[in-house]
Amino acid sequence: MKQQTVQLIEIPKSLDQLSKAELERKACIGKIMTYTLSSLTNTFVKKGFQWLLPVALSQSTDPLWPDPGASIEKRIEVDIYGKPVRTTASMIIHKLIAASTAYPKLFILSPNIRIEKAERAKTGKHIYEFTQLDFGTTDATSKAVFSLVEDAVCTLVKDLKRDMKEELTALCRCDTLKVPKTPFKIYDREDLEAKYGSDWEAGVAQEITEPVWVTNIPREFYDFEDAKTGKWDNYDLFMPQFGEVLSGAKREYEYMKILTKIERDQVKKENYSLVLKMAKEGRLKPTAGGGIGMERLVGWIAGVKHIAECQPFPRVPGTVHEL
Ligand code: ASN
Repeated sequence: MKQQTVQLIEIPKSLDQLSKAELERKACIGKIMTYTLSSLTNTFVKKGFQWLLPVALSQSTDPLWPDPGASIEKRIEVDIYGKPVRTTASMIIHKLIAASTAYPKLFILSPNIRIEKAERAKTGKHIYEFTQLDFGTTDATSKAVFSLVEDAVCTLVKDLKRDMKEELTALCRCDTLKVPKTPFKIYDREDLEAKYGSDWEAGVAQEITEPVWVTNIPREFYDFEDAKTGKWDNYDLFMPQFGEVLSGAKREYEYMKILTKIERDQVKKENYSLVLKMAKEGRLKPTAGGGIGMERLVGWIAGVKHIAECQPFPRVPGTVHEL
């Protein structure tokens, strides 16, 4: 994220340090979070998605590599019962296996631990623990995911404007928060890079006045890459002035492609033996999905400077509070 925003952002304080006015603001954001969780989970359940419970420790978790946006200072690994396990970075691998077996349409409110470098304290967009509404579905295309998410976001904003006027007014978002127009525009990352250079993420967030999709972003092995064109069938959802609130993709499911990409990325093969085994046996299904960063989505709705304001117990990179 960009240097120019750094000076403007204060690091969110813990609950015991907040003034009366700050506690009132915190309570408003908390109510928006509750409403948002309720609305999104409702939308997914109504559309036939199963709500899975999250896990915190697994042998296999998201490598978060290679990802141009990653800045991980430390990966947490401990031994339990004589085996190494890692704290959940995202449940992407779990989603691939679960959607291919018992849960063809699923979502999880999943706590993700990513120990970001302390220098990201004031980006306003990074926290070292966050919650994703992580979802996956079989046989879906990116297009189907776009309409699912667009419907969920538009329903949420429309209902918030009806039911949460007082809170939105207190947060000065009553007039500025608009129900987005659908379908959202789709940009190719290559075109944005040509226009804004390597800092395209900040460039696009500044320019747009409606949410937009950005596709074709080179990243981890599990996102689908067209072998012929080299284009990635993946996407991020960007909000005006705010930036990315969701990332997702159509997924790889063929053994040779996954293996080749894992080797190309120099990711440890032994951490992905189950997904490789399932793919080899032809049991991995074509899926698509994504994850909505809950603190980021609510941060955009509430108009916060730092997304840790959306957390009761802020997880600002470099700062550890007692709670
Ligand atoms: N949840 C994301 C997805 O579904 C993956 C991630 O968070 N790295 O693509």
